[in-house]
Amino acid sequence: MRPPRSRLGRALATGVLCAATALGTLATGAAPAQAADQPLRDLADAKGIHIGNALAGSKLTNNARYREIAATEFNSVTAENAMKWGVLEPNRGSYNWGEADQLVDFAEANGQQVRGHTLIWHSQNPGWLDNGDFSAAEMRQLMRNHIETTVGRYEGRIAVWDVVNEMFNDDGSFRRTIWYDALGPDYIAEALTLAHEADPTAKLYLNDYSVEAVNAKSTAMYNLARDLKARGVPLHGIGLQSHLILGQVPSTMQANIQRFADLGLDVDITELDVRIQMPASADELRRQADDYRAVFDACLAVSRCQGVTVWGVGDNDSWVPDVFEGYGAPLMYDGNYQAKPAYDAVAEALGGTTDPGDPGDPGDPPGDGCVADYAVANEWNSGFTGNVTIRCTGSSLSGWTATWDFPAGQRISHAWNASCTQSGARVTCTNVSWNGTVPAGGSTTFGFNATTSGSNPAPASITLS
Ligand code: G2I
Repeated sequence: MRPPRSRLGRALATGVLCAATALGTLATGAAPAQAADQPLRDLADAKGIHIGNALAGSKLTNNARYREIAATEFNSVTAENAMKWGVLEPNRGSYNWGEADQLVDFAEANGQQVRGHTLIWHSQNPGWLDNGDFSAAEMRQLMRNHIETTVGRYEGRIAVWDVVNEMFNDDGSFRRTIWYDALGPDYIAEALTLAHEADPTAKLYLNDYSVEAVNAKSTAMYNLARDLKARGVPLHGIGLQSHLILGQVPSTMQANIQRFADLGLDVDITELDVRIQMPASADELRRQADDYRAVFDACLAVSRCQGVTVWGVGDNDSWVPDVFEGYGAPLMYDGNYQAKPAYDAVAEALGGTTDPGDPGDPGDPPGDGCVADYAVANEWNSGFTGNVTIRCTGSSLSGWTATWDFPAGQRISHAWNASCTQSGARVTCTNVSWNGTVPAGGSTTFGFNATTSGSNPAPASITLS
């Protein structure tokens, strides 16, 4: 059974909760069932599309909240890393199926489809493969063994495979990889053919990034797909990874999906995230929600678009901060696994509704309700001064608590204009006697000094209650 989300849960989740809303919700108890309280997977089922997530086995094992979200909100699972060659066969001939099996078992236990990711790629290969200096004949044999073994193991259980990943450069030329260098561009057709032999029921995809818009790279993908189809090579779909930047959902995304559909191919949005320069303000989180909505709308507008997979559960699970310095907060849940405005936008795009009055709902005017903005005022070797400003527009606050998690071991040593405690990463600050009331149109600021150990990334979000 998937329990419906409570109304209060979503209100808190926006991170910008008005006192009036919270009290009203607490006073009325459980909200009457309505579309907004349906999990995303039920809304997606009703629309006939998949909503997926990229999962890590260790987090499913160790984090109950992660596991709950993964099971209840999504009807499709992708292995974020577990099915990559370097994980599966770190030493030649010795396979490591533990995490891949765990994810397939989890998906089956929860009635979810599995997207297999990924068979042939230039990255995350084992060292013995990358550095083996194999002949073309040996590479062909290695490819055959790997695809037969991996696709064969999960025959009938993995519905979709990303057979070849990231085969193009941004200008549309083929990426030079160990496969391209050994076998030429036809390695792609060979891999698809082998995968089809290993599981004739699996849908076979080519997957890449920066192919969301109509551009040189997606046109190269289009031409390749058209040629493969014309040759009768078993290709069923195209994956648009969609690692996007705030405000940059391509205007041609729907047209691009449509042109692949017109070739007789399915399309999936396979790795969606929308990164924001940190710290993310409440307004940026609202604009991020608009971006999520636009991507789902583009998919829903084309009947051959099979669904959307988001690349990670909570913001702290994302690959983004490790690779794009200064960027983060790219997912639908924050670092505390509270749903963000993007979650509500996706629910709405899938035909759900959101409770009117939740500040931060998509469609709300900027500044509706109360928001908390975080700023570093001053920084030195081992510490910094931070300020948090609470601003209210549509309604007032009467007694407030601001809560956040420091992501990198920062510790508050002293606070003013608020009473702050810290337990582990979690900081909780409440008003002092004279600044508990923030009227509509008013604001209040409190400050603190904190120590750092190395870096000083901003918290992903602040929850205000
Ligand atoms: O890079 C983002 C994605 C682009 N498209 C293909 C995807 O497969 C790719 O996913 C990312 C994972 O999200 C990361 O988690 O692929 C990265 C590797 O290229 C993954 O990062 C790796 C780290 O580089 C390793 O240091 C780490 O041991 O994840 C490994 C497992 O946590």
